Amino acid sequence: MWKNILLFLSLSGLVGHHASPITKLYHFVDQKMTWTDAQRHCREHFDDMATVVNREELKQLQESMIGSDNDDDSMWIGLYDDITRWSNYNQTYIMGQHYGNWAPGEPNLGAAEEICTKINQSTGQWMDVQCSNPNQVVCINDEGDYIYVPDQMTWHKALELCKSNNTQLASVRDASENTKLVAVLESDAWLWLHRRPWSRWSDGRGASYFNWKTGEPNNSGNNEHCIFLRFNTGLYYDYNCGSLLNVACQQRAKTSTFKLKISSEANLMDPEVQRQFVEQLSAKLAKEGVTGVKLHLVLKEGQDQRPQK
Ligand SMILES: [Ca+2]
Ligand SMILES: [Ca+2]
Repeated sequence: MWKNILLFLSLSGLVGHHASPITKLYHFVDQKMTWTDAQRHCREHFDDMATVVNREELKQLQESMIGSDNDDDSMWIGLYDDITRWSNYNQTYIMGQHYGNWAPGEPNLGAAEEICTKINQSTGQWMDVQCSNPNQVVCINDEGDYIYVPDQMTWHKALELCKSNNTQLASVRDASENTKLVAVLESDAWLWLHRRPWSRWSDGRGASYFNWKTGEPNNSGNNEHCIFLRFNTGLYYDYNCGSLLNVACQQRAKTSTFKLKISSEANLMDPEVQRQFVEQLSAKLAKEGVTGVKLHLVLKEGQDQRPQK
C-alpha cells in the first residue's frame, strides 16, 4: 500500500562545505567603529562579536573574510580585557566597588604584564606589578593576624608558601586592615589581589586560545584593552578600544525544520526503515557538499492515497 508521509527534517548545525560540524558563521562588517559600537552592532544584526576558540575556528574566520572588499585587514573580535575585575582571597574584586588604597595612576597594567599587586611599605599604597618580581611575603591566618615572612619571592611562590602553612597570602578589605598590615611590613610585600587578563569573550564564554603577534599584548600607552585581528596573518594585537576599526561578528548554529512529503511502499513507521532513510539522505546531502548537519526525523502519517510523482 502506498502512503503519503509528511516528514519533518530537523537540521542542526549550519550548512556549508566543511568537514566538521559548523557551530557558527562569521560575518565581516566593513564599517569602522569603536569596540563598544562594534559589540552593539554585532548583537543587533547577528548574535555577538566573533569568538575564536581554536586554530580551526581562526582558519574559518580568516576564510570568511577572503574576497572582502575592505581597505584594511584589521578587525575587532570579541575579546577585551575587563580591567575592573580582579580576584581577592578567592572572591571577585571590582575596581571602584571594593576597598582599594591604590597609588595615583595605579593599577596601570604596565606593559600588559602587571597583574599582581604589592603594597608599599612606606605609603601603604597599592600598585600592580609583574608577578615574577621578588617581594616580601605576609600571610594571614584564620584569626585575621598578619604574619610576616622575611623572604623575597615571586607572587606565585608567596601564594604557595602561605598555603603550605595553612594560611593565605595577605588580603586587605578595608582601611583598618590596611593599617594593620603596614604595621608588620619591613619592605614592600605581596597582596593576594591579582587578575587574569583577557579571560572572557564578549558573549561571556571563557577565553583560552590566543594567537598574539610577537611583542603583543603590550598595552601601549597603558590604554589597550581590546583586541583586533589581522585576517591576512590571523595575529592578535591589543589596541585602544576607542579606535575605529572594522569588525567580525558571528552567528551561532540554529536548528531548522523542513517539511518534506514523500511517497513510499516501505513502512516508514518502521524505525529501521527510518534509520536507513536518514542515512541515505545524509549521504546524498554530503555528496552535494552539505555536511555539518544532524538530521532527525519526525513522521506524521498521512491518509492513504494514490502515489504521486
Ligand atoms: Ca603598575
Ligand atoms: Ca598593542
